[in-house]
Formats: sequence, C-alpha cells, structure tokens
Amino acid sequence: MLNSNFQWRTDSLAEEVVFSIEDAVYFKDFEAHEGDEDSGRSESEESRSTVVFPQTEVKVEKPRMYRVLLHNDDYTPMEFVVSILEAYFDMEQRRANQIMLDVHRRGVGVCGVYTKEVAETKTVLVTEKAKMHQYPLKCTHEVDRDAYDV
Ligand code: TYC
Repeated sequence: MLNSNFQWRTDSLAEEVVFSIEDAVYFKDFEAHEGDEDSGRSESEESRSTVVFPQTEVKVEKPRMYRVLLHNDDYTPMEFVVSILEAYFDMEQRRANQIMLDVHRRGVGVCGVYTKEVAETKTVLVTEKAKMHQYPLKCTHEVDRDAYDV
C-alpha cells in the first residue's frame, strides 16, 4: 500500500487524526468507496489528493537482549563443548577453547548476547544436541541486565 496510490484528500479530512498507517489506509479506502456512490468521484481523482500525517512522536525502544549461558558439569567432554561453541556461537577454535575452560573453572559462562528469539532458539538447539549425545550439558538464557539497569 505504501506507493504513490497511497494518498488522501486534505480538504474534508484535514481535521481527522491519523494514528497509524493502517488508519490512513482505512480512510482512503472508505473515501474511495463513498465517492463512487455519492459524487461519482473516480478512483483516479481520489488518488491525486494528498495525505496529511499528524505530527506524532514515535518512540522506538531498543530490543531487550539476552545472554546465552553454558553451565559446567562433570561429564560432558571438553571437546564436545568446544564443538558446540564453534557450531552454534560462531567461535573460532581458540576462542571456543578459552570460553570452555572459563566455564569449566568458574561454573558458568556467557556464549553470546542475542535478541530473545535467537537466544531461545540457541538454548533449545544446544540442549537438544547435548541430549542426543546423552551429555548433561546445560544451556540457559537470561536478560542481559547490565545493558539496561544503569
Ligand atoms: N567439566 C567438563 C569436563 O571436565 C567440561 C565442561 C566444560 C563441561 C564446560 C561443560 O559447559 C561445560 N569434562
């Protein structure tokens, strides 16, 4: 709908308030329909007019981000954890090995920070992969609080 046909008369509708693009489309369609019946105004006359958008402030918030965490356990082989970090978290072997050892020593570590859906998907995929191999590797995600609670 967002092309040159997407227009709107200024005279009779100038005082209408448009809250969203959907509203504007609705009024345009409505007017075109009314015109056909009442004044015989054609679709092309309608589309020559101009749309007025009110001065509304649009606030866009940054999406909340989530950290994906790996947890240490005594059974999952180190090589398997490294392969997970390479495959699902886009790490080179050297970095994957560092993160794995960090988790091994500290108990938990961050593999990456993502939007909610991506973090959820990675958590599920890693957990399933570990289960397939019968390893108890635990992968979770949580809100990346430091980025928000300043
Ligand atoms: N602690 C495991 C071992 O010694 C290795 C390991 C590292 C397991 C990180 C899980 O998230 C993990 N084989």
